[in-house]
Amino acid sequence: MLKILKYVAAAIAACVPAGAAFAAWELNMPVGVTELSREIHGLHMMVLWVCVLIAVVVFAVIIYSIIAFRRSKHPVPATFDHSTKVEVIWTVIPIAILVGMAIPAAETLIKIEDMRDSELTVKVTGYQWQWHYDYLDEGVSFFSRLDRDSDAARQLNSGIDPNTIDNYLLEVDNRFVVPVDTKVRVLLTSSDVAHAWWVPEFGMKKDAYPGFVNEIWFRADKPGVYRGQCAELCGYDHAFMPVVVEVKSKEEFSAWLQAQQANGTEAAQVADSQADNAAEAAVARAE
Ligand SMILES: [Cu+2]
Repeated sequence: MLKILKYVAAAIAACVPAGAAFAAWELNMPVGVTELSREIHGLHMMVLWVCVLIAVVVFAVIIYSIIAFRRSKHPVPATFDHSTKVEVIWTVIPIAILVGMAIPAAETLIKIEDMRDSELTVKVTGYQWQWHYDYLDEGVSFFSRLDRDSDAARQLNSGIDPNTIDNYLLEVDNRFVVPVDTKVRVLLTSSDVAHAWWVPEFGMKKDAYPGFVNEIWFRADKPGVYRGQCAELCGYDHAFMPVVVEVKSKEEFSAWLQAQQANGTEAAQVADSQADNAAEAAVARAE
């Protein structure tokens, strides 16, 4: 027995990579940067621990039964075959567990569907293979597609090492820019086939269908750049239509928006770096 344990311990030790490599990969879903993503993560962890607890209890009973009622100790098996009391217990406990998990889950689901009091509405349309962002009340719209460097490197026999490209396949030419601490309502649709708009750090993913409008919302509480992807197989370039959301401070966002509006739709198509520079210049002027 001790020998087996030693082998198991050695096998586990062999599977655990060195510290740095281990820190680099993440097994769990991200906590995210929105109130919804944190709630979803909390539910996920709560359910996980409930499952762990159930597994521990069930396996403990099984292992105890195997050891305590083995044939050498109990050569003559018991003959009972029914217990109403046990039947009631093992029906009521799982129901209580399910209801206990369903109540907070339903609360979060209702919040996810609550589009009231949104402060910014953006229509997002999926195309084969890019996204179109339309700020409905601000008159700003632009296409967002895989950045040129990634696109060049991904071509067959391009001779470009993808490792030399920053955020390979996860960068776009025009980022979806939103203000921090603002309830952003996203209307999702498609112009051709089914796509899905997904940003893991927002805990949000929803399908974009032609002829339908789906809704999601998020309120990011930390400025930064958050990356996602199309999550619905939409054709041969499905892997090449990333989502990049840039959360800016409210001042930076309105400067960015003004620059976009001043330059018109045409200019909205320019590279994000240019838009950034314009926004920074506007902020500098304002100060
Ligand atoms: Cu797609």
